[in-house]
Amino acid sequence: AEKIAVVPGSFDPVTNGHLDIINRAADIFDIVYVGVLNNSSKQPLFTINERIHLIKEITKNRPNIRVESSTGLLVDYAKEKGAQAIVRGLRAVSDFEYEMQITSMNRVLDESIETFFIMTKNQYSFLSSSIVKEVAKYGGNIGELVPPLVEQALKEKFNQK
Ligand code: COD
Repeated sequence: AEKIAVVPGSFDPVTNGHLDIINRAADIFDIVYVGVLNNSSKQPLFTINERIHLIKEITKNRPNIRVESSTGLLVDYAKEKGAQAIVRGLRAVSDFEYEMQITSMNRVLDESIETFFIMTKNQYSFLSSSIVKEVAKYGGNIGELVPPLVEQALKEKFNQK
């Protein structure tokens, strides 16, 4: 049977760190659904449709990566997709507590779905959507941190040329 994974996140916007995790998941699993979901503790800069569009464009040459959104619970979305796995990225120790909490909660909600973690590449260990937005807002160079399309989208958001 096909091995299916969901890579969930806010992706506001997608960074090279996210893309590294998505691509490595797509090397292992037959189908990867990138789930653009709501994190109720975050105030987004990009709409769901803008975030989906960016990820779709950037991953369009990998046919086993599919990009969608869902408004409900992650475990319900994973079940709907027939996924056996949720894949998350891990950066520093500071990610661990949060990841541990959501993994445990997701297991309470549905114990049949396994969560896998992929360690960030060293060069992305400091990288987050928040830090990219912060630097972009003040006109700093983010060319190494996000694809050109995302860099452009951030410039447009912040009314830079
Ligand atoms: N290197 C490697 N991995 C990275 C990097 C990097 N530089 N940056 C981010 N990542 C990883 C993150 O660790 C995460 O695994 C993934 O990429 C996405 O990151 P974010 O920050 O875009 O996404 P989050 O953490 O905001 O996503 C949270 C969810 C939206 C998945 C969560 O809120 C959720 O499941 N919402 C749906 C409702 C639900 O089910 N809630 C209950 C969960 S208990």
